[in-house]
Amino acid sequence: MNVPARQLHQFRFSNFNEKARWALAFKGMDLPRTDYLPGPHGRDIRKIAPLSHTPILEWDGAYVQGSAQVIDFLEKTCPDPPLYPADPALREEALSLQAHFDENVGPEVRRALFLDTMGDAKYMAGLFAGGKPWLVRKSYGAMLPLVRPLMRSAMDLSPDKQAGALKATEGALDFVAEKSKVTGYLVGNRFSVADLAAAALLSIAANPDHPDMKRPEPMSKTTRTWMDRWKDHAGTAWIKTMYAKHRAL
Ligand SMILES: N[C@@H](CCC(=O)N[C@@H](CS)C(=O)NCC(=O)O)C(=O)O
Repeated sequence: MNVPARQLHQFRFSNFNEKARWALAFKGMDLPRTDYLPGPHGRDIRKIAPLSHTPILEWDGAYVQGSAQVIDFLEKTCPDPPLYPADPALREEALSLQAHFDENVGPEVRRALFLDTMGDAKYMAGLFAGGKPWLVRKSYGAMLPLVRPLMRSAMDLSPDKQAGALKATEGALDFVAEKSKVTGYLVGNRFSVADLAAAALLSIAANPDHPDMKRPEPMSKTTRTWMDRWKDHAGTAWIKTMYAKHRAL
């Protein structure tokens, strides 16, 4: 089998993976992707990287694990067009916003979503196993009750965390709406790693019109209800604008 020397190892419907996909697209790269299924992924991922999480960029024998690390690698390897602002103060601000979104926002919005929707095995199987053969989709759906405890512990999905996760999601949407008011962007007056991180990590609340993150229709009932919470928020409008203007491929 011909294995590509440059590719993205990923989960399909995932906000951290979306960060890496967006960075590659922004740099004009349409690399092949290998999809893993959340749950059974761990054993295979650990063959190529020290931890079990995705995304991982494979690049001529090197494996770069983590969305911020992938962006940093791309920024050094393919600096044009840049995602880091040239001005040092703006660059520091953009990188610290990315770190804030990675640590505090991405996991919370994901937790808020999955706590409400993880029970819909058929819809979940379609999201993650969408590109796989029918039989794999079917057996992944059947396997989901066994996978759920793994997902629960990987994402810290305890029901008492739901109120805090929803509050953090709303707070982050308020933040991007407010901070982008003057220039349209979070840092300075052009698109940077800060906008990419915020829009990608919050994309699961916005249902942007892009094949990588647009939800399959019809949505499950719990997913529809969850999405409706945010549909009129100025923050989700900003995310959709970022997708329309800066998420080309
Ligand atoms: N800080 C990491 C977080 C990545 C992450 O949480 N990835 C999730 C998918 S959204 C994952 O692969 N979880 C499975 C696992 O940790 O084994 C990054 O920025 O890439």
